[in-house]
Amino acid sequence: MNLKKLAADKAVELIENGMTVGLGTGSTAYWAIHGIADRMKEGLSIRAVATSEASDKLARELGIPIVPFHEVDVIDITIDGADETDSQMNLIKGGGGALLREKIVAASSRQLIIIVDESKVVDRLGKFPLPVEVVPFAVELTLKKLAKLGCEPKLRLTEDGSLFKTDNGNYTADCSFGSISDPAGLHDELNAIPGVVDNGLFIRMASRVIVGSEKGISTL
Ligand code: DER
Repeated sequence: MNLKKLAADKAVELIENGMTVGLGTGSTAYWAIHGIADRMKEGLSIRAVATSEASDKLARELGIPIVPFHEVDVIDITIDGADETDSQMNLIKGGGGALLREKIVAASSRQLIIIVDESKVVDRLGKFPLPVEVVPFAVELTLKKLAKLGCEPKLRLTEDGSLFKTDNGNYTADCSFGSISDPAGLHDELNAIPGVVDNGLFIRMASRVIVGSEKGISTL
């Protein structure tokens, strides 16, 4: 059973006619974008904004109308994945390299619906290396400051070994902090470092987390 699709299909049911929808990024959000396109074939009328070039391209290929941000006052619902979620619905995101655009869109969304398979639900965040978006200028100095917070930051590489660049032209440092006891505190410490654009901790942003498991669907 495709647990990611199971969660995505449940989330797509929440979309109503006339909504402005935020399209997430990653392999779970992929199924939500397909689900929206399927519902549009049955008459659903929506407009969308995307959280990455990849999701923008997929949406356009499927005929989902993407609108420019100057036409958007508020986003009614955003559906997105996560790399980890704890029981408080605090998230680690950024595994797909899209955390900055995702957080900008999430912060302007009435509802942020997170869709995951059961493997993403953890007691405490941090097993997944925390992605941090950093500017290229003097990146070595920024990495040193990240390390001082208690991690071993590694710049993400592409398959051919070159430095991965986000859609915004920045680098992603994957930072293994181990178990994170104070996600909100760490979020603020990270974003206080000059050179850090944002990080993958999404604190108290999710409205709902829909979990797909072999036993069916559950909601945090
Ligand atoms: O990059 C991201 O934030 C993605 O949403 C990621 O967190 C989840 O990706 P997945 O659905 O492919 O596991």
